[in-house]
Amino acid sequence: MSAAVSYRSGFVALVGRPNVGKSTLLNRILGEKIAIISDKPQTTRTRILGVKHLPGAQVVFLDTPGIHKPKFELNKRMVDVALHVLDEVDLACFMVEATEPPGPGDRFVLERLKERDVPAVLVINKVDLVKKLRLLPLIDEYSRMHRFAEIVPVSAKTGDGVDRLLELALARMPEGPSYFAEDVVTDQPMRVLAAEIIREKLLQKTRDELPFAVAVFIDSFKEEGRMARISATVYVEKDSQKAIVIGKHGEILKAVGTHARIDMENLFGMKVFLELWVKVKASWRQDERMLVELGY
Ligand SMILES: Nc1nc2c(ncn2[C@@H]2O[C@H](COP(=O)(O)OP(=O)(O)OP(=O)(O)O)[C@@H](O)[C@H]2O)c(=O)[nH]1
Ligand SMILES: [Mg+2]
Repeated sequence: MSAAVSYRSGFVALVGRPNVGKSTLLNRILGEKIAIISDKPQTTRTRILGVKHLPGAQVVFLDTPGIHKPKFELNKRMVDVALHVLDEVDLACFMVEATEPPGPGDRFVLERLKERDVPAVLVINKVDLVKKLRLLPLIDEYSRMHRFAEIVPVSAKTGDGVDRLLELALARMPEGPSYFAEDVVTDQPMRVLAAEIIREKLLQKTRDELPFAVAVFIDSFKEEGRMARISATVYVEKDSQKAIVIGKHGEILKAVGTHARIDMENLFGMKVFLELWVKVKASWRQDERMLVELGY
């Protein structure tokens, strides 16, 4: 006779206003880069699933777009995705920054959490940027705003506190099945990962309104043995933006292509040939059909 061994599994949401470090934390927890990161807000546009495999357990993290006041159909969808994720998790990690007191954006997210009765851990990120002493008043202020299950200061950048967060999350996972096979880290297909890598490089090399106006579509992705031939189109909304993305003598687009290719080769473990095109599609952020096509 063998005793039943219980397996734990569950879903954890990473939510917060834009730019607090949700995607950086996801990558840190997984030890793998599956979510793109930038210093601009509204980087993440979809739900990004990441599976943390542990002995006798599986914690499925759902990284979400930063919650903000939506001005375009794209942004409305992004916020809807984040709020919907809150309805399907066992635990929510409400992420804020240690560098600032709670602002209207943080309060707005917290209100959405309060409307649901999902247990929430307050994750105070970017502690590498502040003195320890500055955390105490912050913890005090946040604990008066909500009855958090736990409060965990972390640095997604250095990894400080991340193991403790993972332990706390694991302790709150119910008994459940193994949802994903041992070797699965994310449910994003390779073409989605490829498009996201290209978008990350575009965000890194451009600024102002451009990051918000950029979308990437993979026109073709052909695997030939240990090699992939990828052709992608970068969509922008205006001719002036197209000129910025291409750059003088095409140097911006060339750099984007080179950096994206290197990241893809590392992630996919194969040689990559990447071809990039730029097209203007006015108001794609408001175009329902385009949004669906782009996977938003
Ligand atoms: N110093 C410091 N910077 C961090 C830390 N975590 C994230 N960052 C930086 O904060 C910025 C935003 O990080 P992201 O992970 O893209 O933030 P996000 O919350 O996913 O943002 P959205 O997807 O736009 O909602 C990037 O420049 C990161 O490098 C941290 O612990 N310390
Ligand atoms: Mg993000």
